[in-house]
Amino acid sequence: MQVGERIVARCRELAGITDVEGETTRTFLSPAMRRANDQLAAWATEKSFTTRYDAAGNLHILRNADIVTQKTFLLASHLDTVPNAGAYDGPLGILLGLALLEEAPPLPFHLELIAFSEEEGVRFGFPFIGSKALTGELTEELLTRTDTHGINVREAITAYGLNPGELPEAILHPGHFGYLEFHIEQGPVLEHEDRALGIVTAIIGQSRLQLTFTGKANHAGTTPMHLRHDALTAASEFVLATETLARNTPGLVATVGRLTPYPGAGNVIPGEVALSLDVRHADDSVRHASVEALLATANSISVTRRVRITHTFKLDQPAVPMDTSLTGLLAEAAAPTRPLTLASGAGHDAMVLAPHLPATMLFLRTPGGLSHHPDETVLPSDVQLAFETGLRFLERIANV
Ligand code: HGY
Ligand code: MN
Ligand code: MN
Repeated sequence: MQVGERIVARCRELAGITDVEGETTRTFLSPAMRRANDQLAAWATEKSFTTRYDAAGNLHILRNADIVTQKTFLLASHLDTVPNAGAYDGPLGILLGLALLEEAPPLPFHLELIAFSEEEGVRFGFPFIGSKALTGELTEELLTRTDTHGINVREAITAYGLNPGELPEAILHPGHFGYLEFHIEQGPVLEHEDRALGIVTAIIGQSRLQLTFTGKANHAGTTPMHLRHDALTAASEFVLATETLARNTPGLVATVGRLTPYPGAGNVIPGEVALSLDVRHADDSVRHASVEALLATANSISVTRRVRITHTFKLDQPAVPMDTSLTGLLAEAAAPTRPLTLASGAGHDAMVLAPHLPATMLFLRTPGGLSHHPDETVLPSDVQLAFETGLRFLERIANV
């Protein structure tokens, strides 16, 4: 079996470790995350690599250098998933990294593989808990954010059996000198250009907000249309206005992924609607202006429809360029595969690490451009090409 095929088989094995029977769902510090980490640690221990958890629940797998040194190169991606996910968004990067730990020749630096405990932002509404622990950006404000059960991040860490007081020990150390993340493209570009691999130049910025529309619940049968304060029709006008703005702004994508009407009975006019807003663009000024324009639209809808609209910012993640010299080495290593160069529309842990140490990403083709979906897939031959590119990349770094 080629390494690429073994990696795909392991991704599929991890996909079967889930919090929800019949689909792949793993969220921050859940029981399935513990079982998935245990499986990763078992594979690592087979090769006598050392494993440890940090206080944010990230699993660290270490392969030592063949000399005495502090220098450590990071390979990482996330182990958590969106609900009803595919098998490759996150785990593919981890298992490609594990294959490099297993197969790379002796190197003059340590290889540290990290399975991040949280990247998608599903449980607490904001992403990157795992990688923010490495950069010291898990602020008190973030640690007190609560999930739908009223449990905050700090309590979740304690409940999992970890000590939030040890979070400062999770921060990167001076020996960490570079970061590579393998990831599926999650879009149609590489497939459309018939390329197996992509060299990522930058990761576009993203804003995530929650908006709450508050009208007045009332009887669906006795309340005339002109006397209503319907929160759902107001929210629906906002959703379509969001789509219109994004369609008319080059390079902008905007999504309302979650919309929850309350009380949610068929014979009650919805009194309240909570919805999520995800806005992304390569240029932060365009993204910020678009968010402001949408909040102004919400304001005018609140007047015309006589509902109150409030909003909370959940994330303002600037666009981040990848490190040019490290990306140049990656492009050289990938050259035999004729890679495409592109920006990433999806957010990744690499964007959290990039301001703190040289970071780069290698994308793999996503057949059908489908992701955040159970039919997400990869070609084992592309995974093999990515693995071989990783070996050439590490060799180049060793000879810098
Ligand atoms: O939502 C994203 O951009 C990524 O898949 N976490
Ligand atoms: Mn991902
Ligand atoms: Mn994702």
